[in-house]
Amino acid sequence: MSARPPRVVGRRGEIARVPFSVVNPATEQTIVELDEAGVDEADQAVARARAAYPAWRAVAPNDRARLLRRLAALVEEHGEELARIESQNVGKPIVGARAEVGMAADVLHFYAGAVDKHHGETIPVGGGVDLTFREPLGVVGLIVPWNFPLNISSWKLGPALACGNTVVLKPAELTPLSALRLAELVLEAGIPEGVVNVLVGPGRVVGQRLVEHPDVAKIGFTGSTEVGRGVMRGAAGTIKRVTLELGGKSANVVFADADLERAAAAAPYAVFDNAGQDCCARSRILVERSAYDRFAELLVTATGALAVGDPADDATEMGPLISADHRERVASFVDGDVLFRGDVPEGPGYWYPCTLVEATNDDRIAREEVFGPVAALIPFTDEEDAVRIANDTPYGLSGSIWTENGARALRVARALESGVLSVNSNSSVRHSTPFGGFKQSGFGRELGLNALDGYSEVKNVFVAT
Ligand code: TXE
Repeated sequence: MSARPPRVVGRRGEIARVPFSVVNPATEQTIVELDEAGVDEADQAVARARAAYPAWRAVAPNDRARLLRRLAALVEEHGEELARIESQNVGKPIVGARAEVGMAADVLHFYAGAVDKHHGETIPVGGGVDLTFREPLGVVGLIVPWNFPLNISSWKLGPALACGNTVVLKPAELTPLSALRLAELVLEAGIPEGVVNVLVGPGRVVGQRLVEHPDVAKIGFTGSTEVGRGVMRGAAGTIKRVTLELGGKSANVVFADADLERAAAAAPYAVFDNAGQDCCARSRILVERSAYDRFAELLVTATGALAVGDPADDATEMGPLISADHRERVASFVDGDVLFRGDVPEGPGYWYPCTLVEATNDDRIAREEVFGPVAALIPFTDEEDAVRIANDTPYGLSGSIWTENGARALRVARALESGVLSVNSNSSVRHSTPFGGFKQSGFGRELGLNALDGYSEVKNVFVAT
């Protein structure tokens, strides 16, 4: 079946009358021009999702699972195409983009399989029978950032659809292309019209409208902590449910008893992956003082070996930043003791070099999310000091612990105020394991079976017998 046009709400909005360009950050060339949606279009998208809701929630679980499986299969089948779209629109290396598309397919397969495994229970009570049901919420608004557009869309779409909700998906203005293609595949999979609606427009206009709209039951948001605060405030008017996945300033804690070679070889990928535009970036590298000099030397060598260049090239490991404005913001963080600054390609593209800065945890570079290829190296004296520094941040999203001492690894993992940790690894996300933050990195969990709790409501029914 050929793809019908996506339900893109793209008619020119009242507020933004100028079509906007979607740009390739590696070339600064326009890929396509789109019209921005405004408040009216947001309302239309919500109305369509609302109209589609009764029929979608009534679809038998088997059939809903089958439709999600078909969508997952289509994402796999169109994997190379989606990876190229994502690579061009975000400027991310094609190899990484392929892996992200693979993960999006895994996520959709996982939630297809979860449709009939997330259910209520019977609770022993006197005088009758007590039952709980997992009910869908209704229309949910999914607001997605520009760093992992397709991946993060799938993390929200999978559980939302599996639970029987209909959705309005709002990609970031800079990176709407993979969501638009996904919307076509949704239809091709046989998921009915109106179940998934993609809304391309400015966050402060259409995103805000979704947040305040009385017919939207929940917002699943990933983005900056600052906008996340506004989402929480905006959602208060209608007591909307919110899941917030926000910024991070995660620590990569390297003890002197770690395999230093392995830790140093991995550390650049923990912070320069996706050009550092990753909420899980371990952008504070904490190193035990007795191993500091040796580790710094190894880290500089490993960072210098990163292949920075054309995202379309299979050998490339780091591409440009998302935009010129963002590059300016990233650059504003770098002063002080620069230990290493890499090279970038000449010519067009929003390039910024891999940068290592020696810092203290009080420096701005260690306090705020840079969201670029800039890491702060910070020494610590012992385990207690490491935990103190790692936790001395308003954020709490991810982090790594490098040590050959298993008991210490567990002790430190329990002590860190962070939602997602890895030991002797950079790994943060898997389709089957919970992902989300402590403190100002947000709340609610994505991925794994936990995400289903965020897209359903528990109903309790007592039947007197
Ligand atoms: O995020 P925004 P931006 C951090 C990172 C980055 C900074 C800015 O530090 O440098 O945020 O990035 C929509 N109501 N992260 O500007 O603005 C917006 O259209 C409703 C961390 O991209 O938070 C987009 O779809 N929605 C992060 C989404 O929110 C609104 C990922 C995110 O945009 C809105 C990205 C509003 N008033 C950036 N205003 C992570 N945790 O991975 C904007 N949006």
